[in-house]
Amino acid sequence: MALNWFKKNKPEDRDRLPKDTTEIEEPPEETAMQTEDEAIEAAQSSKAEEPESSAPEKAGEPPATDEAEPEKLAGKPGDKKGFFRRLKTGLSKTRQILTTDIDELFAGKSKLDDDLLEELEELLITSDIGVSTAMDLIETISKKSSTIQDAAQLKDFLKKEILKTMDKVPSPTKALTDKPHVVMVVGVNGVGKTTTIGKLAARQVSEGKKVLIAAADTFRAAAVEQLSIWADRAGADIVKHTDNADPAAVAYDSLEAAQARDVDIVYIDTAGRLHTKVNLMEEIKKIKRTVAKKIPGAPHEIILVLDATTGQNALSQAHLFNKALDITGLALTKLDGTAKGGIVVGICSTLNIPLKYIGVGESIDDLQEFDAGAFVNALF
Ligand SMILES: Nc1nc2c(ncn2[C@@H]2O[C@H](COP(=O)(O)OP(=O)(O)OP(=O)(O)O)[C@@H](O)[C@H]2O)c(=O)[nH]1
Ligand SMILES: [Mg+2]
Repeated sequence: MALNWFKKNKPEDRDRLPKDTTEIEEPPEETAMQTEDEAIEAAQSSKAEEPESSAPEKAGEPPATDEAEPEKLAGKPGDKKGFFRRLKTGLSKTRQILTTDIDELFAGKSKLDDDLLEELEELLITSDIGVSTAMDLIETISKKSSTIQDAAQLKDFLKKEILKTMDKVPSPTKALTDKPHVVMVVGVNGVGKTTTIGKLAARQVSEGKKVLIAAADTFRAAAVEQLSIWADRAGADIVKHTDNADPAAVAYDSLEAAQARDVDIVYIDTAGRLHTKVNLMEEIKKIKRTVAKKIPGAPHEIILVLDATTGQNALSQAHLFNKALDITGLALTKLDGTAKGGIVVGICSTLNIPLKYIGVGESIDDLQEFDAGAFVNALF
């Protein structure tokens, strides 16, 4: 397959989305892609590697990827109190912009004037709330300017308005009525897809669910190793093929295994791809079609993972992935340590896709369901 480009580039090279997409080397044009029927045939004939249950790593064989250091995996999924604390710490840079800087803006003033509003707009844009959302907020605030006399009142008002903007998004609840419930996880390179699957799988297993993970990122061996380590840690099964297999065939096989083993939830890990690369987007559409051929109605969810540190670029990723796949929910990772936490507000106010999960670190308990109220409280 012409996507050898991915294999030639070390995983660490692929770990980050270039701020400017022109920085990334063009993968060579792909040779003719198999159709989904050919992928299904490949899945049925190859059975290259029997789907296996998760077994502990063999002693003396340290994990090959740095993502899998044991201390990063420590913790217990679902610890909400600890998570709020980590969310607050993680958002400290964004909070500084929105709170300390607002205090400074108001110093020596007793009312909101145009200068102050202009500076406030700049602060909001710096935090990556997005230009149009910032402008809308400023317009609402300027209408109320006579009632706002100090920084505390301004922050209070801003907090309420931000919450209102975020509440427009439909509620993400989706009951797990189908068995297996199939979740595809997609996104650009290095945003945290594999890590997010590990965290989600661990949560579901801790709630008594039987989970299977499909290693449909077949571009590099390290991706499968990294996923196997997460599967072990989470207590989930994994289905993997040999290196370079057709990802659609892996997805197909994993569903077959899931049906045979009475699995509750299947997570399909996919290779990172730039939203602007037509051939790679076609490939992921094929995975979706193959899944639907095996289980009508599946995939029941398609989660797009976005990296908060990419700021506004996350919005264009969301638009293009949504156009190709009809995304059902978003997971926003790496909110820890970024000054661009305002992107959450931008995502909720401009995209019509529910933000389901947020990630604030690399360990297993660093993912929670998104709660707009808790988020705004952590922000102010
Ligand atoms: N700080 C922080 N790091 C994270 C978070 N989520 C993932 N990471 C780290 O981001 C890096 C990339 O994560 P992966 O899960 O490998 O990303 P991926 O999208 O699967 O990457 P590709 O498969 O190469 O496209 C790893 O070092 C993760 O530990 C998070 O919420 N916070
Ligand atoms: Mg991955």
